[in-house]
Amino acid sequence: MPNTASRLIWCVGIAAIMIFLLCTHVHAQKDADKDEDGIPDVQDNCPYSANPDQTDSDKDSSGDACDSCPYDFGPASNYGCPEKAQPAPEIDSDKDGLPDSQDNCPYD
Ligand SMILES: [Ca+2]
Ligand SMILES: [Ca+2]
Ligand SMILES: [Ca+2]
Repeated sequence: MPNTASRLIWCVGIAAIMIFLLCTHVHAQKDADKDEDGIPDVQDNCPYSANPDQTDSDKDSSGDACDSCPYDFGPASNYGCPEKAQPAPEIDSDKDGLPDSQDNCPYD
């Protein structure tokens, strides 16, 4: 049965290995460059499309290389394209199912 000193040494060794693995993993993530264009993922405006010049013509933070609408400002969640406004619902004053614009008697 191991004595207390050898258990302590074993635990310190395991802790040192865990800290080393954690630090190298964090360091590797920081330096990751998935598209290998020389721009680290954390700074790359297209981390999955090589674009070393980082051109972003519409300044929406999505590089032209991965922006579906490179000249129209739009959020990354919509692939860099503007989100379309929903059309206003048509008014049906008499609630007969025909919008006022198509109803000959919109109030009856
Ligand atoms: Ca990159
Ligand atoms: Ca863009
Ligand atoms: Ca865009």
